[in-house]
Amino acid sequence: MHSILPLPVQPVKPGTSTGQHFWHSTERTLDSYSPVDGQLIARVYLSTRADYDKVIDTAQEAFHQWRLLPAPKRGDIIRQMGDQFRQYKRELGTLVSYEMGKSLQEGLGEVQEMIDICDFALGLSRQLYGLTMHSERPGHRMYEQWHPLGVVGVISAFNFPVAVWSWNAMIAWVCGNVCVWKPSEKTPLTALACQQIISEVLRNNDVPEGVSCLVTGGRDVGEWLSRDPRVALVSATGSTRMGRVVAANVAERLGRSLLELGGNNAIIVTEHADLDLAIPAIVFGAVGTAGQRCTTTRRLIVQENIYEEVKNRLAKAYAQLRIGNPLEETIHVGPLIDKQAVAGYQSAVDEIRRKGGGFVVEPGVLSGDDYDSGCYVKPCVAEADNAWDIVQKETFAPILYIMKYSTLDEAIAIQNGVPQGLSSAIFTLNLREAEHFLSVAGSDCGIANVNIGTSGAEIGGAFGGEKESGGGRESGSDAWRAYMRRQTNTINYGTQLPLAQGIKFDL
Ligand code: UN1
Repeated sequence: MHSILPLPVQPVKPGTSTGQHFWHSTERTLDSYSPVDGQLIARVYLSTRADYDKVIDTAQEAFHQWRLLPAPKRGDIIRQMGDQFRQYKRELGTLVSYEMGKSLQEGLGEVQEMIDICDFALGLSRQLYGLTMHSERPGHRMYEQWHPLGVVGVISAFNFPVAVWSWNAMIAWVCGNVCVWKPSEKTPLTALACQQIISEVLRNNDVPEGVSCLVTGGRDVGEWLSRDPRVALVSATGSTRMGRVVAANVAERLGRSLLELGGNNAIIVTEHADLDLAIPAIVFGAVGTAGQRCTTTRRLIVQENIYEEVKNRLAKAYAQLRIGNPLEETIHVGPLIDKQAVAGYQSAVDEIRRKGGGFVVEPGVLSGDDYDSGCYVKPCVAEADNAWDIVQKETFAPILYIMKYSTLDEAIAIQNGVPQGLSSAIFTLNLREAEHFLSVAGSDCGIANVNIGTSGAEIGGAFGGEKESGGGRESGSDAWRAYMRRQTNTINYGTQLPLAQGIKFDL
């Protein structure tokens, strides 16, 4: 396979927003290899602690100016960023696909999510509403307003290397914050590309240096952000293991964190399901992004009377999957991110076999010319028991566990019977079943869908999950509140000083 992108393999530099200040006080670099063909595609300078401190200082300074710009003006700058992303959709989507390995369709979809969130943020810029309250005291007025927090740290994962940053950054910016982004060390080039794409807008609008910053590195940089009292909010997307560390570090200094962690998402298929809808939704949910979305469908809970039929139809559908170079338009499934992820897939497969789980669709690591990066695996389906340790865990790979149920309450208990609580779905045309699944006695997840799969959420809703999925909400609805501080204001426009609760204090 050939790299289709003429990318120079020379170090590119992290730093602040407009390209005027790029700091790197070390020659140490981070190498980005494409899982598509195993090629080295970029070298990015690593941020040292000294670089990091300069970035945070600059960001703090920028905040003092940026917060004074009226929110609708900030919204207009974000609109211009959206226009840039529209212009570069093909290039950026292709780079996402090449650096991360997701199919081109999904790479383009990821950039579309960025465009959508820019549009959302623009609208939001005129809707950062607070409430007004009736005061119990005569001649008094009470209301609340929302102010920005300051520096927002964004730690993003490799699987959505650009969209998840944009959910955070666009909302944080419109609220008046400045952002310091630590992208995944597995996908630094797409992050640099985003900085580059927006830099023209930042320059054209005389945005202060430091509103959009990038720091590169691994766990140590995440640790700097989470322990730094200058960083008001740390929004982190990644594994539950990472989330626990970030949450503890931020909590220790009583800072704020917003966590978007692992999922173990299930689809319930009832006797009343339209299988023509269910089967493609299950397959897309399980194999899209090669099973590396936090919303990936990992468990399938099927009513016993239709279990054999679902199994057979799934096997047929999986047989049609085209696995290969994700940049080719007809490919459904690209590679896993790296060989370490392949090892994780293999060890899960071994564990399933040890437990005696049968495969409805056989697993395997692909080899040969088209797969010489060593990162391509076969999406598989295994019959499994929900109680198995391996089923209780999130394995970031296209492995779907299938299990039987007899009553809907049993299915819901299985669906909720994992430590994670991100996304869930039911396929049924029966109103009672659907509403029961959505009721308080139903799914315990942050996302619960009817007749659509677990992945592919739109940006307009609040995105996030419960339990070990972290509890945070990003993107649409009123998720913006997490990026602001609420201030309650009481104003006395009268000539008396009555005290609340009827307290008398006469001098
Ligand atoms: C993620 O996997 O971290 O709902 C985010 C979805 C996408 C976002 C996934 N819109 O699948």
